[in-house]
Amino acid sequence: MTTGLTIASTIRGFYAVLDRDDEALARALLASGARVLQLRLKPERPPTAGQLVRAGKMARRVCSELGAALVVNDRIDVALTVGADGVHLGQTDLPLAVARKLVGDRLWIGVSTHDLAQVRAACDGGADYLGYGPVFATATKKNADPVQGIAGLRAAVLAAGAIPIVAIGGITAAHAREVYRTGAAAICAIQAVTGAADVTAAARNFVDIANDSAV
Ligand code: 3NM
Repeated sequence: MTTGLTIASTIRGFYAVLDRDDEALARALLASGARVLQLRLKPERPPTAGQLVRAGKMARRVCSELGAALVVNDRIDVALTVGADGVHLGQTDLPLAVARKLVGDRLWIGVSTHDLAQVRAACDGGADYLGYGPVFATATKKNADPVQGIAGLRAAVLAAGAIPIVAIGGITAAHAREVYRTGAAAICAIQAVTGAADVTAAARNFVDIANDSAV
């Protein structure tokens, strides 16, 4: 937590994902008003540690300049090396308890969850925020877990209580309103934004809908 940002001010609205080492894309994503950027280079072409550190340093510089938090997917070592604010762990990454022991409060820890048992375990284990999904079918993540739907997401938000949830998986602007209405703190949409002709406009649309949907 090097930049003094808070989870509550960061995990809200649109949660941006940088899926390639591309400074222009990082800037375009954050120009939307998104307050967090996760570095998640495409797993289909596994990056070397060196490539990840290079991309992480670029993302750190851009996030610091634009006042956004940086989260690194999977890799605690890279997150610590580049001075990220957080690390995001999947269910097959280092277990939360082990990760917490390693990093203490130097990093926020986000955990991907795909059912209510995982939500409860991550909350009990002290996760700072959760990802929950896939809410809808997604082609971006290979071997994704079963689709949870809006009802599943709502149940996860209830189970998580005060721990913010990032809804993920197959979400487009057309779904955004009903997703935010579940009480999810943020939406992460990769294909609907990174695949758009105007990345900033696509991301800003989520930010605007989140602001409109705020209760
Ligand atoms: N995690 P898109 S779904 C990275 O269910 C990821 O935890 C998921 O991409 C999960 O917005 C997913 O293009 C892919 O569907 C999200």
